[in-house]
Amino acid sequence: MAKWEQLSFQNRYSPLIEQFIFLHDHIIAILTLIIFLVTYVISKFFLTSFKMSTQKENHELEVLWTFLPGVVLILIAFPSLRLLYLSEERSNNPLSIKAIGHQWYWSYEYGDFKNLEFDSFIQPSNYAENSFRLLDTDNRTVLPSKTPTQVFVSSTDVLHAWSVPALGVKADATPGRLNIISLLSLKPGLFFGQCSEICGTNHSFIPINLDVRPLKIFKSWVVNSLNNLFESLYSFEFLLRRGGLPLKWNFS
Ligand SMILES: [Cu+2]
Repeated sequence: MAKWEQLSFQNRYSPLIEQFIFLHDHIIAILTLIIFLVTYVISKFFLTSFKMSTQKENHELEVLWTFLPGVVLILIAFPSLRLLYLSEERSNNPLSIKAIGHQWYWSYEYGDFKNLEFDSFIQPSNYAENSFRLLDTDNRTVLPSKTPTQVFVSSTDVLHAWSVPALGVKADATPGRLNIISLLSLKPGLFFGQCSEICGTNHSFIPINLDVRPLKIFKSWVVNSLNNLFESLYSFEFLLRRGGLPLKWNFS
């Protein structure tokens, strides 16, 4: 998670974000070289009292300064394209969840476990002393660590964006469209993200909170949640949310 006055990236927890940061460092190294070279050439002009101003043409120099930027662009383009394809990797995802954006909360559906779905609202900052202000949610999205997970991202109203910077994932939530991303966390932990698309007045108040746990604990969480859900299946709030009684209870 981001810390106060942090200028650099968040700690990396997935192979993908490691690759993103490598690419960032690679590009920064090239940029630094270019800046130093250009500064050197400009200062050379000034220090040599513009002796070169009489120079009319130099074919070798022209070939060099056309060719060299091309090589630099190739050095950036290839790793960048490789990473683009890596981030779209879709194979071997044993688990899928659906993240749906609303004004203003996220709801999650675990399609692999029947009926496991919940809404995730921001936690009021005065609610608990140990909660993370403006980043914590009432229901955390629990996922297993070391398990590639496919996330289907969509929205019911306006454009939102589901992002978790520590894992290097971000996808637009567009009404009527499913965007797919793969995420993988190598370690258990709490990861925070925020909606990354200006979506309305409460845009800043729909955090994303991933609670990544070891597979065993994740399994017991699923079993517990399903049990709780079953107990509250026909509770009043549930019926209100579903818009009526189940068919067999409808006596009219
Ligand atoms: Cu949003």
